[in-house]
Amino acid sequence: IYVERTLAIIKPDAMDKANEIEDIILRNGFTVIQKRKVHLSPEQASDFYVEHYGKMFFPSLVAYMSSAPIGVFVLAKEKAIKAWRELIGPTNPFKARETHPGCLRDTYGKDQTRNAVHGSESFLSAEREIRFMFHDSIVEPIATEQAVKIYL
Ligand code: YYY
Ligand code: MG
Repeated sequence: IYVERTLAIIKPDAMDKANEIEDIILRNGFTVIQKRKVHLSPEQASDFYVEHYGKMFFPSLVAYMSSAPIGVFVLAKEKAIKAWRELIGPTNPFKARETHPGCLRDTYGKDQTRNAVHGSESFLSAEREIRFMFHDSIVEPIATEQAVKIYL
């Protein structure tokens, strides 16, 4: 079958639960294609979240995401982007608790900024984020949407 890939991040506040979260990832049928632990500089965190530049929460988001190491994963599964977003739940853990009990942000999130995990929102953002985090490794160059689908 054809599968997509997506970028998942375990954020600083959830790194003490990284093993537990990785188990949940595997139990939900994702394949871990690549993983690494990185400590982003503030500049790198700003670049990663450039779409949010200028928003009220941007400075605190950048400070937080560069405050300590994060775990970065390329996950593969059929419809991985949507499946991972569903597993992590809404951005705000307090909302997640009400509308998506049991999602990762319900279980591990602490507040709107320290919400435990990241997931790419679209095909284009997934490809951009994978390239951003794994530019120096074996991720294949991307020509077309078809070309990046992984044939298992
Ligand atoms: O994609 P997702 O992570 O669910 O939310 P975004 O709206 O893309 O925001 C990215 C990131 O910014 C979010 O995970 C936490 C932080 N943030 C915040 O600190 N305060 C907000 N009001 C909204 C988002
Ligand atoms: Mg987002």
